Amino acid sequence: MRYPMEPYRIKVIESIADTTPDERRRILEEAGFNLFAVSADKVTIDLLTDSGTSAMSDRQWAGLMVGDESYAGSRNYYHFEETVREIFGYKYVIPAHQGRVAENLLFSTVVGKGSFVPNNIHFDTTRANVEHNFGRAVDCVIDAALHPTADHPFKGNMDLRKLEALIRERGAENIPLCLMTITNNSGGGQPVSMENIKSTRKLLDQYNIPLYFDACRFAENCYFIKKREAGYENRSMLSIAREIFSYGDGCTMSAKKDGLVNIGGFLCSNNHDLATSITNLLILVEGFPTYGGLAGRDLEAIAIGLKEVLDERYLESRISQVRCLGEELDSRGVPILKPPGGHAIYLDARAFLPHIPQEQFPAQALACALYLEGGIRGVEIGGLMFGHKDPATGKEVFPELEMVRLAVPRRVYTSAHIEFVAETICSVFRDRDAIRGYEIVYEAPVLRHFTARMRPIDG
Ligand code: PM9
Repeated sequence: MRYPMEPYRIKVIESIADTTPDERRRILEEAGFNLFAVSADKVTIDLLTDSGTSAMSDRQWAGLMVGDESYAGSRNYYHFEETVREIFGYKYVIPAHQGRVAENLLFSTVVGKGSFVPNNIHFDTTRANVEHNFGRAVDCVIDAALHPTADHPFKGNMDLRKLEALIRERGAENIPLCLMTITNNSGGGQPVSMENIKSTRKLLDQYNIPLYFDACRFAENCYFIKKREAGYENRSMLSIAREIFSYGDGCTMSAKKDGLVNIGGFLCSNNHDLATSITNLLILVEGFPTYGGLAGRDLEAIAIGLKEVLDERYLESRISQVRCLGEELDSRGVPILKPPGGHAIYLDARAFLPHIPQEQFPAQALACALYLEGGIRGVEIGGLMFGHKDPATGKEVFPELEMVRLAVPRRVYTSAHIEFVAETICSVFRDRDAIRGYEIVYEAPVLRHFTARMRPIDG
């Protein structure tokens, strides 16, 4: 596996757990076969999420030391605001302590009973925040996104026919805004093309509906545009980012992804009245507008991270690392969602373990097998996370896809780590027939995957 070398070197290190297979079996049993309940100290390679898990640079750590913790008017806020304006180009910049708070502030202001919010695919927290405000979250992604092996350079694109059908059916007056998630996490970290962004904007203009971006992984999306879309080959990352955001009215952002920090987020808008209402709400629930639930030092780290993430050499090495893992697995017959996305590889558990019926949670069985084999922690995105009981029949309803997501933290793992991940997965793949399904012994009424306890069927 070869990919461009990392454009940085290591200055601080963190030890990795060394556990034996017997220890891992005991740990997993004690955790009720739920990887969320496993202590991070007992994980060898942690691919649970790329959110908040980035390694900060020496400049960001230095930035923490110049944190100005004044209640009002911290100098770090002004640096943060100036940087966000330079990249995103929006008038009003409202800090929040993470992405879902920005979502909550936005939707609790504009979404109500009878509202519909389209998106390519809503992330879980986005959908939950729309629904919490009694709106309906509607996914309008192109059909190719729903087929794990369909090859498409921009599998995160919005299907304009689906979007227009929704507007006509529900009425533009009931659609307070349209979202666009770049890259599209729930569809495999797949990018959206500039052409699609422009066309979406054009369509929305006909109906006077604002466009907001869920910008968590915007820099990764910019890189895909540069590599895959004609006319962008010679453009800088910053100019691509500025063009993307010029087609929108605002964005929500979890800086825990492409902000290269461990905590933080923000909301942007060009709408004065909306920004004023949200700022008033911010003061009630997060904090004063120049810190929004964050320390001054955190704002400084975000300001620096947002610039670093647009370094093309960094993006080249980051996206290539994920791609090489995917290509290596694919070349050895391991079924993955194609093409590899920007931040994660998704294993297709149904194809990996065809002998385990969906009622026995094949993706959870695969996630447990990866931990048992090599201490690798991924996350189940399948029947355990999205399955639910039909209120009418009491029967379990399962989602279309059964995946294990392996999200790669930014600037954290080396190629040797990624090779170890590939070898572990291939070794589990060779012995896949021995893997058994699971059953649930405890589940919470909502979001059961976080706290469920499971047991293997047949011991
Ligand atoms: N995404 C992820 O692992 C972290 C939370 S779930 C373990 O993928 C999008 C596209 C996201 C996202 C978080 C959020 C929420 C919004 N949109 O976690 O609240 O991928 O900062 O961001 C996670 P926060």
